[in-house]
Amino acid sequence: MIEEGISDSSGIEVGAIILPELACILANGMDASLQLPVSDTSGIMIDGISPTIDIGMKTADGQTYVDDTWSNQEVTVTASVYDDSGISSFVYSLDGGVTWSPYDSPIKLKEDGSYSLVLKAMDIAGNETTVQRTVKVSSSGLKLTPTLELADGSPYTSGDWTNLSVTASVNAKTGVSGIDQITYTLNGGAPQAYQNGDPITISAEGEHMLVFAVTDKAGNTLDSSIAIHIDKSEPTVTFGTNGTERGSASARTAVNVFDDASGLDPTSLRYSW
Ligand SMILES: [Ca+2]
Repeated sequence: MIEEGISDSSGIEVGAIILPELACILANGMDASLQLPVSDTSGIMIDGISPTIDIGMKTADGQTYVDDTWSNQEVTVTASVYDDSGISSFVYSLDGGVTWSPYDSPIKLKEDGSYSLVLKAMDIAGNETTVQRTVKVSSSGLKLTPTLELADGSPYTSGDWTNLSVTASVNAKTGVSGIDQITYTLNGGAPQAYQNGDPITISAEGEHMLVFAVTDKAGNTLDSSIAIHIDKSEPTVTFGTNGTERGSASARTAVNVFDDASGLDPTSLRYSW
């Protein structure tokens, strides 16, 4: 039984103590501690229960963020802590516990990266609770770099007419999340699986549209359209007189020049008599 106790910020000051059976005082130099059997601790609060931490995670569009998945949006982590005896500290770390900050408002994670989030609460009795989450944000870094080459090895520019086959390839890069898939479609057909750098050769005449698309693991997408114009047929030239077949002092001829794909280059037209 403890009597005449008053409490202040430095603890409990006790005027007189009648020690129950099994209680003892341990003295070591200037320090002394009192050990009581558990059945005689009336008046002393015992808290053996660690704090409870609740965590909510949402993406910027209001959807629930699932732990350890890639997001292409900002993730907000809201935490609350509860303990019967009271909380003495509530801190969080974004680097797996290397550095800590007090938790006093929701944690907003916007920069690309993989965060090892740890929240740690301690109650007044010294019990500790930690919870861990992994938050992965990837909202940038997608890049598609096409390479276009003519059959003779010279570079080809999207949209130009050529009389040679064209080989196209693309190099796709993503930010921190990595590539989920790359596809291409030719002339509006079904998307085909594509591996970085694979050459695709177009040799048929006509105006082709080749579209490469990359998706990263966070759901970001990027595409790149390439127009390939191939004309391997020469123009046709027809002409004939349009006068009569009688002798005449002068004659005229009608000339028709035709090309069914790339069209004629007017500056290339020449004639001689
Ligand atoms: Ca507690």
